[in-house]
Amino acid sequence: MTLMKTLGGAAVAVAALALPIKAETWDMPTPYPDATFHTVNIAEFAKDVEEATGGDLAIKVHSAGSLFKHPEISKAVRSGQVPAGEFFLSLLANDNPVFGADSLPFLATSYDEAQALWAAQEEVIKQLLDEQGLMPLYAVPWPPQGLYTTKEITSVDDLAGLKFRTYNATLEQFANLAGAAPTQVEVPDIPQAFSTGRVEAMITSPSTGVNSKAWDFLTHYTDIQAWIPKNIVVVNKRSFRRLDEDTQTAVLEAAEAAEARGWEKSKSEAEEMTQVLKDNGITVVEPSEELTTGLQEIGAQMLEAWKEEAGETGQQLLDAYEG
Ligand code: PCA
Repeated sequence: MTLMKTLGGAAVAVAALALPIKAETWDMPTPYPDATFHTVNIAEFAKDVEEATGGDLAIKVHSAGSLFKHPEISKAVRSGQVPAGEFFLSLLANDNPVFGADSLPFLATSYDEAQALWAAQEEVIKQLLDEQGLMPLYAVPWPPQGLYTTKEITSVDDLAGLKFRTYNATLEQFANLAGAAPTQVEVPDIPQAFSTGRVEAMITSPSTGVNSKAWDFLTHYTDIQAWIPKNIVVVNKRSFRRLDEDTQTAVLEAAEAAEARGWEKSKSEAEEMTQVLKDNGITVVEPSEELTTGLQEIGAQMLEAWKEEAGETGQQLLDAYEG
């Protein structure tokens, strides 16, 4: 026993000595639970970085808002409290409407369109983040957003008065225009918000529906495929510059791989997770024509308002997207 302890102690001492002096650990807050495909993807990104740098840079992921609450994550990276983080891109729409383009209803509803919109957004966003001391590493979309309710919905009128869970200002505006009553709720709090009656409807992806076990508290999923919003992973510029060149390259390469992997995973999740909703007894339906028309009218109204607000930069973005 004593001998084993001694040996164990020696092994630890040798391992500690073998660690390069420059080894560093980055704390990385993320908003969504571990089972979310975005979080799984980030864990893989972290592993890739650690492997590629031979342990020089380790990234410790703090999921589900455990280190910083979702609305605080971008500020925490900006101020250098943490070197990197993930958040829902359109949360920054208050800083500039361009950040919110991917949450506009019915602007980009297929993955091809989402890719084109990201291509149109990317440079502008890079520049805006740069001004905040941030550098984007990669962005990955959620599957198309659908409507979850506790009853059948065949028109916008059916949404009137419903207590509606929202995740950003754009969705709040959408809910208001539909006559619903919006309440902001973060993903980890969704099950409780439904079970306590704080909310009774939401728009989100099949992924978040499955991660939240939506079948425990609601019955209907209407596949409206209204928009394809993105998460973005960012790094504090100063923290990045402090890395040696090889480590910087390793981070950028891992990020590129994570972006490609994330888009593919999002596409396959869209189908697979819709099936999981069905398998668990949720009634999955296509929207009625009346509902589609009504929601598209709201979308058109919101796009007009966004254009006003986003001005010339917004118009350039739309031109690049549509051109
Ligand atoms: N899930 C996240 C963002 C979009 C999505 O599909 C949420 O519901 O907050």
